[in-house]
Amino acid sequence: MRIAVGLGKKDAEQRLDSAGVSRRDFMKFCTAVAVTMGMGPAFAPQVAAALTGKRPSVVYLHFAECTGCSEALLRTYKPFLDSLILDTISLDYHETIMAAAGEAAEDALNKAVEGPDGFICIVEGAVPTADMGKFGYVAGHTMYDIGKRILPKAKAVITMGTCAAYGGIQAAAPNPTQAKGINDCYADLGIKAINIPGCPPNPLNLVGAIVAFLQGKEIELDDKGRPTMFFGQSVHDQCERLPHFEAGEFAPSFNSEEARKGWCLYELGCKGPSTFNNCPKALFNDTNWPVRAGHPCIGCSEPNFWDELTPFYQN
Ligand code: FSX
Ligand code: SF4
Ligand code: F3S
Repeated sequence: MRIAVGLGKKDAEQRLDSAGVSRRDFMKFCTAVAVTMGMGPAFAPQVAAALTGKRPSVVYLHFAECTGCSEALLRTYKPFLDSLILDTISLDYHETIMAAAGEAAEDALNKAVEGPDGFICIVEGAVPTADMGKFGYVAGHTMYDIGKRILPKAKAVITMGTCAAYGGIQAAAPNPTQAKGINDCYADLGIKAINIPGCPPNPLNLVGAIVAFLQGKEIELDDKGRPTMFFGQSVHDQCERLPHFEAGEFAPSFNSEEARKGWCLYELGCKGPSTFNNCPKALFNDTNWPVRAGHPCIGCSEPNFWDELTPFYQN
């Protein structure tokens, strides 16, 4: 998987080409990232430049979660976002997909962490903190200790998913493992992660954050640690059903003609008005998003949505 860093632009294109990604597909992806970043399609060449420059070493840690965030990243549509991502970053450690196991995996982690050019750490999952962290171990170390050792050394920490950002489902009441999100868990170490929440999050938001970091841009965050370029507007304000909300046209059931016609799902439980995310604009897999598909927003990018935004459905 690892290819030497510091390749030129041409080499990067060849590398993508050998992974089955044409220049056209690559530019289409860069345009999607640019638009998601709120910069417009004209910014695509700068996204491409950031992604084909020196590849950042990335360490991807898994704590307590369902691995849906990695699935969202890896099981994507043509032109295979996974190839694009895996060929534009140097993913040196990822427990789910790396071939190495046991001591070889541990060595890969240590090598990446001690590398001369530093690394970006992406974290998926919450940290169980009860009873000295004994509810979560990887390779004989508690998740808590792994984070404590690795995160302070990273050039940037990015949480991928609501679990790493705020605790997620395992932090739902009564939270028996005292699971916490990264910023909450490691506040005493001064860790300030960029949060990319969502259960799962949209991979475009992760790549957009990496691009902004590589470009040395200041990333404006909201009071929940989320980049405002992705999470600055409510789902509701961007929703295509909004005109029906404003006209007082609410679908009476999921299986109604009104729901199919695009009427608002608010009375069926939609939490779009109190949820901040770009799903209606960014779409998942370039295809769709929950509310367009007829499912109410459950507020999956908000802290404590499992406790505070339930019941998810009303009818
Ligand atoms: Fe959490 Fe990601 Fe939801 Fe799952 O791991 S944000 S439970 S989609 O996979 O962390
Ligand atoms: Fe808002 Fe949800 Fe209605 Fe869309 S479906 S307009 S997000 S309440
Ligand atoms: Fe999550 Fe709501 Fe988007 S449930 S995926 S924030 S539409």
